[in-house]
Amino acid sequence: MGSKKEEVRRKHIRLHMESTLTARDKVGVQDFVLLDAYTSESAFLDNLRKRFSQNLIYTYIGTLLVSVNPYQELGIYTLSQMELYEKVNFFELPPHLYAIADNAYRMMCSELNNHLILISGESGAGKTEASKKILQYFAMICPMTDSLQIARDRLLLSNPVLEAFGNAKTCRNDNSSRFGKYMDIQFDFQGIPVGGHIISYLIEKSRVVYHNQGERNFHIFYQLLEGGEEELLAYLGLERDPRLYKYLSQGHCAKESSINDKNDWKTISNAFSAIDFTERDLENLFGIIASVLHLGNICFGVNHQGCATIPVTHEIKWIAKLLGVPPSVLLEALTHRKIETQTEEVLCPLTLELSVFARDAMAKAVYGRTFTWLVNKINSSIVNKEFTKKTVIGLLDIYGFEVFDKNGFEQFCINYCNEKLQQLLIESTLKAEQAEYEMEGIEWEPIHYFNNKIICDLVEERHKGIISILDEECIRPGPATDLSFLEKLEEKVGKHAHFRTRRLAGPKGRKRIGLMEFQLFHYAGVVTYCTKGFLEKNNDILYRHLKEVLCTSKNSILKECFLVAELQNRRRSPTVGTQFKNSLNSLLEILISKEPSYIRCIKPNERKEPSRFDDFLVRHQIKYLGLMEHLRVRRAGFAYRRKYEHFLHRYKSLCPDTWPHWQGPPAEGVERLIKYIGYKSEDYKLGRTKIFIRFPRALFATEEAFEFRKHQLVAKIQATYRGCL
Ligand code: AD9
Ligand code: MG
Repeated sequence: MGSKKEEVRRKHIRLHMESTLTARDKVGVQDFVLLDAYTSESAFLDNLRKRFSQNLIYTYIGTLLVSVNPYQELGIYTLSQMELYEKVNFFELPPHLYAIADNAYRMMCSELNNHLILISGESGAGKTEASKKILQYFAMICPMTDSLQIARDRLLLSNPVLEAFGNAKTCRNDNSSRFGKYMDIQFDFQGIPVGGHIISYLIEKSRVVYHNQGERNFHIFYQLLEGGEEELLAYLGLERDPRLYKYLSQGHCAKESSINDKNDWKTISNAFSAIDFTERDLENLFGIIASVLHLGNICFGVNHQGCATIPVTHEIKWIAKLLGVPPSVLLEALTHRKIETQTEEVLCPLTLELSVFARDAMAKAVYGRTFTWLVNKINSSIVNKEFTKKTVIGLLDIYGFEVFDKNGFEQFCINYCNEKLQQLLIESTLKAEQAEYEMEGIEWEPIHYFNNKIICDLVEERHKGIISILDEECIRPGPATDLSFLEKLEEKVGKHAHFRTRRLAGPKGRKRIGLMEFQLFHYAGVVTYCTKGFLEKNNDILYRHLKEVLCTSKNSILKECFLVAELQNRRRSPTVGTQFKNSLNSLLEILISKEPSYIRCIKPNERKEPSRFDDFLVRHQIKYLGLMEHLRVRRAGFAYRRKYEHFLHRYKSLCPDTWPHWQGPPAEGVERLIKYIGYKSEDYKLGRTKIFIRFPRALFATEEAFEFRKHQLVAKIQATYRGCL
């Protein structure tokens, strides 16, 4: 270990052990487990605030990391910081993302199992930033060969590209993830990162055609217009000013000072070439992006029969050119619907409203499927098929819990997803921890916590949950509407403790639930959803006529996205809600199969300002993130646990009775070993299959003794070897 590193480490240990109140008063404790008043929420909040005011944004609860978004660059993600955390035991240095990343990495290397870093928190709390920093850590710190540098660069560069197409400015976050992302970083047996794989979840397609005041469409549109070369824009028939495009200017902040679209364009242009995109790919890709903008600017008219008309304008010509379809065919598909009778197909003109609907549906479908194509393309560039024996570290960065003034189907899906992740967290920490103590026969005072399974069931239960009720309304014959859906909800789940539709007759001025609204009592707070658009978004209909046109497109990306086989399949595809539910359940299976580490992100204020710590807002997050319960479990419990076999295998060299081999049962070997190295009885408990260690300090001492012994043994072997020569 380098001397600087050693010095920082020693200093940190001194600080850590420091019991004087002065030091604590100033910087707080680095692990909430060390708080004297550990059951008090106010003490928790004080500690977090104290640390935040000193720019110490990370604090542990045992092995879980709590992070508060600083909204400023703190200089804590430098290469030297990365090197500092490399191969250093957890808790030996101040809390950091890198410690979590390093710990997961080293555990993966030593135990050859798959790990997962689960980052959660509400929108704007810092999940995406954390996941990028962890990826950078692996890229910089892990051993590397020349031939694998390309894989590493691609892994890193896939990020800005996906963010350009999948992130947008919302009222809560200037770079809000509008899709969920799960990424596996694949390592070979030597711990070298050899590739990766990404799974994306439900991109918020509706943003392509509509966004609220103060928000923007996906970054890529603005980046292309601001940064794209003159020839490229001319080739695409685009003007530079984003305010000229209807799909880009509804939020009245197309030009946003906090976002540098021009620079971001440069970054993604470089990234594209690194991740194997050919000129032709880019031509087709931006052809699609441009045609979405042209679609948004189509002007509709109405003929004397009240049907929609579209003149053959500039926009239609450009869309036809860029997508490689005849303009007349496109026009017809945008203004007519094909109805199939038993003997023939009849063209039925659309009303203005339906024609606008068809146009928007086309824009959403084209963008949504292109996004999926992009993820697949990136995957084919970052996956490494050569290494069959791989272990992975999974990184989950998904849209955070969000509440706006108006919440629709998208927020319903996003918040349901967060409910599921909270459930996983409860299952794998609070519940699993207590179940494990019970199974191992360790005495334990049970801790009560709120289990949000009841809310997950309310949303997803088969035949009874909100998604099923919505699906039923979507497929039932007859005039189903967003209002009839609400009435069905009232009838079927109206009495549920976490659901409400009834308009309040409460005191004056109290917020009432509107005619089309229902409320869900989420684990993170009450959210009022407006059912307007639920049916349409869940159905996600793209008229067959438009699909047929897109299937004939000469644009090679669209050709891959719209296959003729889809037209031949007459079966109804699952609704968006059901698809999302299924994909979330598969995601949970992926997550459950891995050894998890947790990062809980907290947003300190709503104004995106540095050094502002809003007690009320933070306290609310502490509450709903279940941090107090987590602390109580950790405090009463054991920081570390290891199977007897693993513990013995690692440390057997420290005791003459167990070295070099222990012939008896591993539990007895461990008992002999810890007695020999002097564990105090309050430091540990012995379960049926595992040893439980209460404080990290005991394990550190053992680890240090092991490192020392290892060096002794290596030196001895080397001396013997030299003697033989
Ligand atoms: V959302 O659910 O995708 O809407 P996130 O992902 O939780 O949300 P994000 O990581 O995008 O939030 O962070 C929001 C902004 O906070 C970033 O754009 C940065 O400006 C700022 N941020 C977050 N984390 C850090 C950090 N560690 N250091 C400095 C940060 N700034
Ligand atoms: Mg994000």
